[in-house]
Amino acid sequence: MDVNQFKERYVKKFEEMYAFDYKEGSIREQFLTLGYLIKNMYAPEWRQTSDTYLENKSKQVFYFSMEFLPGTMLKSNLLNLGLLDTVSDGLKELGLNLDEVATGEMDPALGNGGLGRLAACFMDSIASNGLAGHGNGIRYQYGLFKQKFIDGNQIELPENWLRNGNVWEVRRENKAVTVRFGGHVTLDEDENGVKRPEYHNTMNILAVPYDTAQVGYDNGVVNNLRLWSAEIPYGEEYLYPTDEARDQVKQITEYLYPDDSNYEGRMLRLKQEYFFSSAGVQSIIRYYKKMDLDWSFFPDKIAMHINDTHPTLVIPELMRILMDEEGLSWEQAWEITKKTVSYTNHTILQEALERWPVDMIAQLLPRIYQIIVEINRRHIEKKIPLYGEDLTYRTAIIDHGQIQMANLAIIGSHSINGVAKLHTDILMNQTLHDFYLMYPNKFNNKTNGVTMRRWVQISNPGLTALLDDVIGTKWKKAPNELVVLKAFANDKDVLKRLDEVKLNNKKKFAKYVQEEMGITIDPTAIFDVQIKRLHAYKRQLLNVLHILDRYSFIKENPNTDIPKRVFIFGAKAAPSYHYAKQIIKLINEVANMINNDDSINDLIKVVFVENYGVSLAELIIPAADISEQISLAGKEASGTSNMKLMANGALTLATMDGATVEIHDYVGKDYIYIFGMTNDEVQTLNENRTYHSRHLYETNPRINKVLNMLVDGSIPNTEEIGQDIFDSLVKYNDEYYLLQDFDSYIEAHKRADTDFKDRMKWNKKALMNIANAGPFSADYTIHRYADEIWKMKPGEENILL
Ligand code: 26Y
Repeated sequence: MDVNQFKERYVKKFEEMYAFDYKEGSIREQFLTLGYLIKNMYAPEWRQTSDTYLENKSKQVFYFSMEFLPGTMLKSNLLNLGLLDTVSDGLKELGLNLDEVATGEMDPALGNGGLGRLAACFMDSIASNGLAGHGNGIRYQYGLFKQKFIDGNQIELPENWLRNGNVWEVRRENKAVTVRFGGHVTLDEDENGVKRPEYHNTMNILAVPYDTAQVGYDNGVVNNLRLWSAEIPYGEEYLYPTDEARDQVKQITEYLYPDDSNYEGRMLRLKQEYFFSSAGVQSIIRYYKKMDLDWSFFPDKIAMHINDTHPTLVIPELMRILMDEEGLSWEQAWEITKKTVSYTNHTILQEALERWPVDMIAQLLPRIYQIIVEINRRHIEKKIPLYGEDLTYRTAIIDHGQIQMANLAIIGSHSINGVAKLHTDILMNQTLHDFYLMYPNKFNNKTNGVTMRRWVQISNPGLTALLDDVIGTKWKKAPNELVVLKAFANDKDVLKRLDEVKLNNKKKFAKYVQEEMGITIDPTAIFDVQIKRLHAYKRQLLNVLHILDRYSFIKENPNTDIPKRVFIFGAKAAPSYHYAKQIIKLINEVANMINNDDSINDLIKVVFVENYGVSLAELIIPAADISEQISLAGKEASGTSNMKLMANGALTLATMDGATVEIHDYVGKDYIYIFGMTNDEVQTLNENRTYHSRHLYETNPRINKVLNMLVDGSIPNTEEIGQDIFDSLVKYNDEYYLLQDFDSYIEAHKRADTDFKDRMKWNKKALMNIANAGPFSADYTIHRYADEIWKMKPGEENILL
């Protein structure tokens, strides 16, 4: 399609849809026109892809995830279809602007953070690698809350992302399935004497799929993201006569749970987990039957991957269907299930490991409960002779009246992986050591990755153009080709152009900050970025302590020649996570104080953007100079903003945690600022019990001064929270060792200040980061999942172009 053809089709489409002149259309109408037009364009390939998979009986992977954070899809679809320039040029000739039209799209916030965004990067890489793989999740009517700051406090508002409809989805009513809850189950003998479960008084929910195309990059593959919505079954409306009764159904897919810290609304969350797990498995089984193969081939044709334990009920659900509905024996069903399912762990934090009370599962899912009990019984029976009672009971699925979902996920699958080397090591040697002794071959590492299409090509067109010009375009299909850039590490011209690209991105962000927040920031300052969920272990507070330290230093030394800094934060706190919300308030008050202090010559500004999400990340990341990855070593499973920031030429200032360890190993110590304790040092300190934060407070003058600022009225409007935060650091012994790492953190920042003053030195470091970002492409991560876990090849036969 050339520019003229596009223009013609666009105008025609607009007029068909709205029956007036396109020039009079609103942004939203222009966006919808373009969206529908693009959907029409890939529709044939979407259908053809699924026909090909069926014809070839290709092995397919289904990625089960409670969260998907895809971001807006207009530009990514255009990029992957190879139409970005054509459409951009065509719109221009029509007097429109692609960037403006793109603002007509809502950003679906169907996830909390890293885990949901990872799922979205994976969908893009699966399709782009020409692999047959699909997502399976929930079509939440409301996404993650919209964050507002009122008087510096986080306020949560509903995120009604579907208000104006969703161009990309297709409702597939004919693919709906029924999911049963509650009631009770009896095991009755059929005419052959085989026990068959009979369900009584269940609540039946219709699961209706909404499909969204996942367009591969320049390869003609279009996979599917299937999100399920709960509805009252047709003809059963009479069973739900009251609003309350109808609400019970609607509620199931109404809200994404924003809370990864508290235990509220648990029943509903459990319903959600079973709802999309069951619906997904049912639709896969229905598909498998179309292939007309023996059940024993099931694991050769289907892989089911569970993104953390949230979809673990896939395991007993697959058992249930294979036995109860398809008549397989326990042994047959169990072999198939284990070979089909694989599991990724995303956390070692005890409080984040899912456990469900036995009563809850027994009541909500009586048949599933029976199956879990039997899996557990057989596990114990089989393993005691091999591993003894102690170890075996420590791996039990049911313990203290609770169902341990991670244990079920490990026992019922053939693979468990962590998301970075360090994280996987900790799983094997500590958190899940008992399981590692039992199943050493199930454990493997798959370091996370990010899609360079969204995080470089779409969000940083300036850098993309520079790369294309300097090293050619191979990196777009083979990100490791970015290493070629190293040859230009001392090329003044390239470094200067890199500097210009960064400056332009910073100007663009500065404009946003000016317009949306009324804060003026200098684009030549160091943009120092920390963007991630607000959690104590991620230590945003350590960042604040540095800001306060720097602020008081400047107040005392107003003529210092350190470079200007803009500290940029983006973070949502779980609504019930009190401490995290106090930190948000603190950052906002510190920002107010500093941004309005004329005496510091603008040497510091603090910008805390509201409602951080994928779209804001696309604006902030290309503008970043410093990437803050400062979690306490051993706590951050991987992190993924570290990879996105690196690929955009930000220098990492970090502890040796998560995938940042691997970033350090690739880029080399001269191009990264490492500080703080290592994981081993943290372990030792934990074991010795010799840490006394109060001692540091009393003996380290710098720490003393900064902490006093929290309680002596230095920071306006922080009377209540200042004391609580102070207490967490001094009275309650600083659980995440901020004070222990404080000095080395400050030192690391000083090194960055010095380096930044030498522009060419800095630009060279930025270049080296970009050049070493290739290995963190999700394309490679997915390649390894496919090869080692899913046993799939990027089938030539699947690639249509
Ligand atoms: C149990 C439930 C409330 C829950 C919901 C969401 C628990 C956890 C989560 C989300 C976890 C998450 O996002 N984890 C992050 O996963 C990323 C992708 O692997 C990692 O990079 C990151 O370190 C990890 O914190």
